[in-house]
This record gives sequence, C-alpha cells and structure tokens, in this order.
Amino acid sequence: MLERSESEVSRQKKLFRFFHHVKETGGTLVINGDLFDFYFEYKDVIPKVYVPFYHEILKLRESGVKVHFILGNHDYWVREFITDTLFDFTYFSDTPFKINGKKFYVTHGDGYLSWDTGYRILKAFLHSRLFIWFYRMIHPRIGYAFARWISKKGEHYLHSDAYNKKICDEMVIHAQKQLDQGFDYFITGHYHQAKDLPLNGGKLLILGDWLSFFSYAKFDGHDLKLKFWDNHETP
Ligand SMILES: [Mn+2]
Repeated sequence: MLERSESEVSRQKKLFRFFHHVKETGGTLVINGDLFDFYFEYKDVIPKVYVPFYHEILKLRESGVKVHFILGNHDYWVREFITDTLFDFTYFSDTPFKINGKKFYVTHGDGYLSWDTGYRILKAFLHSRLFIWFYRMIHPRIGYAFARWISKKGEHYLHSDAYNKKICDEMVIHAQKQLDQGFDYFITGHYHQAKDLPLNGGKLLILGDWLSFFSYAKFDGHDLKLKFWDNHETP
C-alpha cells in the first residue's frame, strides 16, 4: 500500500488533472466508489497513503465544486473523516439524484449479478456492525496486510468479451426495472467496462474505470454522456 507503482502515480496525476478540469468548468462531482484501493478508518486514524487525494478533494471543494462520494466495495469502511471532513455528501448505498428534471439512479453496482449469491453473503458480512467492530479492534498493521492480500487475490478485472456481455445483459435488466419506475438514467461502476446504452428513452451507463479506460459520465443539463479523458475534455 505504501510503495506506489509508477503507473499508479501516473493514473493519480491524470485524475488530478481531471479534477482540475472540473474545478475550471464548475458543477458537481459524484465519485461512484472505489476511489481508494482499500480504505478503513479508525476512530483516531486514517490511511496516510491517500493524503494527495484528500488534498485535491479539499481544494476542489474550496473552489466551490460539491463533491459526492458513493462508497464502493474497496472503500466502504469510512467514518467521520470521509463523511464530515472530506466530502460534501457520502452514500452508503444506491442513491437517486434529480437534476434539471432528470432522474438518476446511481449504484456502485457490486452484488447485482444474479449468480453472485456468495458475494452478496460476503458483502452483508463485511458491511455488518459486528465485522466492522471486530476489524477495528485489530491492529492496522495486521488489518491492512490482510486487506492487501485479499486485494491481490481479487485482481481479475480483465474478463472475456463473453463474460462482459453477460454482465452487461444482466445490468440492462436491473436498469430496466429502475427506468420503469420513472428514472431516466441508471449509472453503475464496478464492472470495468465502459458502456453507454440507450434504453427506453433513457440510458444505462456502465462507467468504465480509471485503470485503463479513464472514463467518466457528464451531464450537461440535458444529456448524459460517457466520455474518455485524455488530458483534455473529449468532444
Ligand atoms: Mn467495485
């Protein structure tokens, strides 16, 4: 966690240039989870490796941009530093937004797949008060070493095209349900694929990632579009 690879540093720089762009254009930034590799906050202690992120987010807010954070499966275990100090708003689960008359359903997206029952049970456990209480009692040196080990085991972002399609088809079903309820847009992260799919006059948007796609969604007040950042705003 402490030693950062070159590619990680370059990804971080790229993200900060994007933050800078948001600062210039103004508006609101919603970060849809997994901003951090692993974040676990203790009553008196926060992870120091992310200090540059904390700094950039605070600068962004100082410039007048509101920053919202929907927690992901890598950074769910937050406390007051995240909820009160760092972000304007923090969400522990799926959240609706209404902007300019359009309704957005935003989810990090983990645990949605019908065949992921095992994951859903694990997620419920990892989010439980008992687990969090117990984990907080463990010395951070052990807690973080364990998380790093789990995180390494889980490095399987590159799926086959067939599996990605299966995920996408499944998310279309979930998006459809929300669109039927009156939402215009269903936005999900987590799945490391970048998709902008028109659906019933609205859209399903799978956000991609900041590992290989460098993708994000932009709502200009009328339309929501998936975009790719290449050190400047794509058309
Ligand atoms: Mn995730």
